Amino acid sequence: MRISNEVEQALRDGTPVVALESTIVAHGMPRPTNIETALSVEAIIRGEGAVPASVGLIKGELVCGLSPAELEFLAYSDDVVKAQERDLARAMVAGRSGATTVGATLLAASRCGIRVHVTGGIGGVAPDFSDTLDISADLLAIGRYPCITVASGTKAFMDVKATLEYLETTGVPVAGWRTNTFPWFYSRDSGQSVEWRVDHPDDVVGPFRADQEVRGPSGMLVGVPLPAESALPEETTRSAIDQALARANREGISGKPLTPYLLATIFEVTGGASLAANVALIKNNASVGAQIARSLQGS
Ligand code: PSU
Ligand code: MN
Repeated sequence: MRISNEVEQALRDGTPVVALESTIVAHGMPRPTNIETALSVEAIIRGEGAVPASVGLIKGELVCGLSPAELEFLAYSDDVVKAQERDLARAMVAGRSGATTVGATLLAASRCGIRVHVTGGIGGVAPDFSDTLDISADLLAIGRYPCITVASGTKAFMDVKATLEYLETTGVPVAGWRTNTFPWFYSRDSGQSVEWRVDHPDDVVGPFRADQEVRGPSGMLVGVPLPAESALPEETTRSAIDQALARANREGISGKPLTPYLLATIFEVTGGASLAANVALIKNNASVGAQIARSLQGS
């Protein structure tokens, strides 16, 4: 693994560091919004007094602290694998370039000693999980690695209730950032309540530190609703998801191409509002994540 000079220096000096996943850049957003968003997210983190550490695979090397040129490469190359934890070693041996999922990013971040990770949405439990057993590897990784993940919920078309149940079963604490309900990605409220509300970065950091003592290395999830001015009404989110799922079903799309297909369909039926919401939420999460990272460093 290669740690950039800037990230290494920050970790040595006790400067707050925030890890960022790269699947959203390579596979989650259209060009050029993907690279523009990635660079503004890094700028927001710097503006909050923290150092961004984007994670990805460059020609077989796992990098913590991608340069702008490397981010741009992942944003524009057509030969970028989506690497979850189980894919990392194989992709490294084969000298591949790849974007890291939430799970793979948490692995890299925690190996470097980074304790905060920001993304848009995590993977979740799929609506047809009882037939398919489609449960994202992200959920186990969030609990396993000693890192706080900040996200606006799961990908919108996941089953939020089942995802929260799974996080409970696997022992992952879930906080609502200034809310009593879990966010629904494009909309602020999924209708599912969370037991633990946090209103200040210190409200997250105290229990996170204590958990490292009580249970040993373990993570947690902070659900941050997107800013109200960018949120889609809940009916719009519901109807966009239903239309996208029905169309995918009619066209027999499943497996890896399903997520890009659903995102493109939701973009189309919301007239682009879903992408604007996605950009707004990740920028807001970057700011919240940097504040939590600062609180962890006592600054
Ligand atoms: N949420 C999005 N877009 C994405 C992802 C999540 O809105 O691109 C990515 C994240 O990197 C997450 C991954 O870790 O999808 C989860 O993939 P899967 O559902 O295959 O586990
Ligand atoms: Mn899956």
